[in-house]
Amino acid sequence: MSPLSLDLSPDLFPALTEAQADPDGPGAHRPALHFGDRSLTYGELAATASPLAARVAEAGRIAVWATPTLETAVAVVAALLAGVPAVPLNPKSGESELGHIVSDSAPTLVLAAPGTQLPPALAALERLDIDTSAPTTSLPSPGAPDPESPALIVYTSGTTGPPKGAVIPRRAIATTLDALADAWQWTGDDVLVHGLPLFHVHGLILGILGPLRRGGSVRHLGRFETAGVARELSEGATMLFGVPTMYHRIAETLPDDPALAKALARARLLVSGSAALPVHDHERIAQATGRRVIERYGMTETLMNTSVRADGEPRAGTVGVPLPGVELRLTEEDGTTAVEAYDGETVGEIQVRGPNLFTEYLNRPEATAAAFTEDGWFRTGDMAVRDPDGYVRIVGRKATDLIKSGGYKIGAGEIENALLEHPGVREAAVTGEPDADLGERIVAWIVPADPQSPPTVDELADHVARRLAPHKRPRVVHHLDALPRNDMGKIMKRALTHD
Ligand code: MCA
Ligand code: AMP
Repeated sequence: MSPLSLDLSPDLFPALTEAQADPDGPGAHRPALHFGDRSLTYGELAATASPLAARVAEAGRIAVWATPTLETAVAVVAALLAGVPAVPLNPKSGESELGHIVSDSAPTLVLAAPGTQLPPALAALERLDIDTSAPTTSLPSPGAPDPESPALIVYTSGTTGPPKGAVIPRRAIATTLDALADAWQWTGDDVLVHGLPLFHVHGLILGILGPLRRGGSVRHLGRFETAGVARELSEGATMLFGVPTMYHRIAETLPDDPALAKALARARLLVSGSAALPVHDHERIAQATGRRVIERYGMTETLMNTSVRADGEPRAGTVGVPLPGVELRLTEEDGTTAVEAYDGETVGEIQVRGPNLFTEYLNRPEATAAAFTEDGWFRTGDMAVRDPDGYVRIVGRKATDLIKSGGYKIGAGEIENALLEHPGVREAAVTGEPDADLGERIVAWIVPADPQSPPTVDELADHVARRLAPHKRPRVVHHLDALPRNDMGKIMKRALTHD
């Protein structure tokens, strides 16, 4: 592992500052953001984001309607320039999820692309349109914010209850992006392509703020499609970020798409994260392209913890080694005794400590306290072993009530609560089961209120999608006469099987 000097300076985007200071200099003409045929250079981004920063500077906290567009990137950059915390909102969130996030985070303003219709849950908020069309002269940025101050509040699911807002300070963003730059030899010459959503850490922090911190550029696909990946990689993009579902779809397409294989073979780095990439997909991609996908491991609360390094040995099925600055340990069942073994066999819970960590769950001091050990280690809930040379292999999760589907973390409890609000459902339990495309798919086990006319899978999927979000909808529904319960009345999820 190479040493890393932690840059805690409040300037998150030196290339943007330079373009602002010298609008006619070469740095100002470098490309920064591309979304389809719309793009901004660093000079244009500075000129667009800085007046917006001035307009939001007095807002306590802002929400950003995080469509996969240029507007979202500009709005988040403006918030960071202003030192105002931003809450990215999933534009597909349903009414109850959105209502919760808005009342919990209490933004004073919502920033959205002009012409976008916002749902009733946001009606009480003042709206500010993000204008990317008419860059004016760049204004000086407001004073340099404290590195510990909150930059983003990202909502993430737990096993029960509604999502919690992870408060991510500027310091964590700067240090995680610099640690990745070290691990991946990521520079301003890199051009990243991806089609990830912009309301989570992966797509927003790594996928938009990452290239901007390096002074490089990103080409966002709007939505993920293998054709877009092939096009951008054959036209100069150097890196691809994706969740395993995206790499699975690439692996499925490769046998019939030599242009995609050729494009992937040219890439400098193919990175997968947010969930485990099955070894079978690793191997299919390696065979068709001669290139190995590398994995990194992170979490909303911790940003990035480990990665296979660009100068290290790629090893399918592992998430590599701890990033510079990140302390990682495995612990025994008690959550405090460290596992010393590096034997590829002894399983422990991953705990991490370092400047990459979040500060707290917004308005949830008890949940925050429970997430850390007394000496400040964050309990990830992920179970792993370590190879003799330190490579980490994730082998499972502590909580079976957390489902990863398409790279999204989904709590069984929130779906159960939503299902119970449907008049046709008397009892509900939710589990995840293996799915070749999504990693895991959501399965609902329900006791219908009227066994003669149980609600259909489509009815329940629509109900959950409308309330929570489409990616939280059940894909399979089983009807039961009763849920299996133990003597205490607790549902025995392990007894829920097909037959
Ligand atoms: C379907 N749809 C519906 C319904 N059914 N809408 C309303 N009601 C319904 N009943 C819509 C969906 O909204 C979607 O619309 C379309 O139909 C297809 O949905 P679906 O099949 O669910 O998904 P997909 O489009 O096939 O998406 C697969 C995907 C996606 C592209 C891989 O899952 C994805 O983007 N995943 C990324 C997750 C991610 O970024 N995770 C990072 C968090 P439409 O077609 O309009 O979209 S983890 C993280 O950040 C940590 C730090 C880390 O380590 O990275
Ligand atoms: P989230 O809370 O949505 O940020 O998801 C974080 C979780 O995603 C982690 O706790 C892991 O369970 C999982 N995860 C992220 N990256 C990987 C990876 N490369 N391999 C396996 N699991 C991963």
